[in-house]
Amino acid sequence: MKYSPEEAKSLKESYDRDGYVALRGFLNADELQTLKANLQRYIDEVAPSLPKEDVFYETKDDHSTLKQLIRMSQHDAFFADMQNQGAFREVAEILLGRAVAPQNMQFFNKPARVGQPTPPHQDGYYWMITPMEGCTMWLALEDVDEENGCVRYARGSHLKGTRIHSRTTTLGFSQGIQDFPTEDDQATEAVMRAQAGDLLVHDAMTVHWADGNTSETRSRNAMGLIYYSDRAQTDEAAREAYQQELHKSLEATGKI
Ligand SMILES: O=C(O)CCC(=O)C(=O)O
Repeated sequence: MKYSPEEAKSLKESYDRDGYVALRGFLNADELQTLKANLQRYIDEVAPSLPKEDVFYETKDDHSTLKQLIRMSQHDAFFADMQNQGAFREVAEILLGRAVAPQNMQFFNKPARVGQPTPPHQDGYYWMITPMEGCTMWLALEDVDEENGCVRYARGSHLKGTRIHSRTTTLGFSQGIQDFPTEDDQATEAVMRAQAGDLLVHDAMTVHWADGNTSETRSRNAMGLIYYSDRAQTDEAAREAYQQELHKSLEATGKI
């Protein structure tokens, strides 16, 4: 176990209060190196044969603008083990306070200059689960700050209900909060600069967003891991209908 009972208690208290927590130095240099080597292997050997819904580019057909890899733990044993066993799962169990069901694992890049902003959203709005019990982990694979598009949270927003979302034109983040930013969003904004190996975790209802990458040379590589509680049930019919409609619209607008 990575965390003592006292550490676990304090992490959960802070997560429940703020709607997020930052675990600095969660991966050491060796662990990060192994992860990056497997990511490169996945990009070179696995990604080329994936369905187009699971690999997004900022500019379609320009593979230097890789933006997002989706459902990685479903496609590869290394990433399945990373999500299903060990320290990431332990943290999810601590923060959700019960057994968990691992879900999607993603790679997020914002390529230099062209990396687009992430619209403000609540992950739970996309998930269609009851009860709304889940968390998202965001692992920095390199240093991330305001210039290359760090994540931002509205502190305490997980306790303020579901916001109204509407369709965005952003590939990979199809829904965004309509009335953002309110005065409250601005007053509670937390700018989450991160160093390689830091892990951020947020609640299903926490409002979050990120700027685009304005740097000329720096990428912004990160991984996302989603866990639901073991009792959360997905409305499969609603989710399937939404996915189909989204797929059609991404094809129609030439994005995938
Ligand atoms: O990487 C980003 O910009 C945003 C990630 C995100 O929104 C998420 O993991 O839910």
